[in-house]
Amino acid sequence: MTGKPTTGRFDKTPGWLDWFEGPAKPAFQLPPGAVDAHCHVFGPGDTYPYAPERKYTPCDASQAQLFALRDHLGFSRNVIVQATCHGADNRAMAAACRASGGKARGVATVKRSVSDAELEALHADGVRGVRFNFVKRLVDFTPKDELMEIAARVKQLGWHVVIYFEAVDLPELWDFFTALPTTVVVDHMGRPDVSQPLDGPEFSLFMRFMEAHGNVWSKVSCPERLSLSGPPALNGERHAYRDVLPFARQVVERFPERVLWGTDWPHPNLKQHMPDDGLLVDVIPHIAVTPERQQQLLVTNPMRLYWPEEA
Ligand code: 0GY
Repeated sequence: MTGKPTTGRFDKTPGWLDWFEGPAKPAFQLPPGAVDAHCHVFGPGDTYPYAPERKYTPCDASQAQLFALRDHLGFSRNVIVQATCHGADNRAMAAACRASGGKARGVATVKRSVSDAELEALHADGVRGVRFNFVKRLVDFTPKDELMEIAARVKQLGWHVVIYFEAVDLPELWDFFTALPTTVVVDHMGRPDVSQPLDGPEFSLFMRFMEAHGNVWSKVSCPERLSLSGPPALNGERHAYRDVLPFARQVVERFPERVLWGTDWPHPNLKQHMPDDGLLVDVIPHIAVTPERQQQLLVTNPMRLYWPEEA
């Protein structure tokens, strides 16, 4: 239903898993106005070439394919997050935001050299945040003073900062994160090691991070990326990713006004299995267990952050 994954003139990273064709219709009915608050577009590489400094080459995943998935799953809107394979060239993401007719907002990656006019053009396209990536397999190091300077500039536009890091790096990054002057959105709960206890030191630190800093939000996304127990087919359930659920449920319960959810389509860098996005949606009622929490997670919170003029 979303079309066949394709590649243009770029050769995919060996072993690259293409996104899932023909996802199921979710059994869980999304509330009206639901936002998929973390997804990407890749290329197409022939139109929007992948960045020379990239650490992987994906298969193409176009704006049309993303919008078809949105409609199939029952989402109303997308937040399209700049992926590292496009570096600081935001053209594919920005074009998708423009093409969405107001149904997509974006999160960009920029360098210190970005001009005010470029930031304003991105704002007009629908961008409302910048992403700082600290996952070492994905990016080269950027000096923190450069990032802080960018954060101060985008604050003037009312944007926020999205941070992506591994849980083991939180202690070292704590002072930088807590000095950021904007709303700060953490990707995928800061990537906890879900083989550790929920109340163990690692995830407790993340909980303290959110508790002590009211400007910090978290995406409770990517069970398929964090899970060690694996996908639904293993135990015949539609949702599964059992080991991740308590972590996500706890974040939703403790911070219901500061959580977001996204598919992460087209799921870069998965090595073991590619999730069926329909079944991923069926995870939601296991982490946001009441209609009120589902409304906050999927509608109220993302609208407040990305479409405040309509919220
Ligand atoms: C994600 C996760 C990953 C990749 C990226 O920008 C990216 O390349 O975010 C990953 O490999 O964990 O959120 O898409």
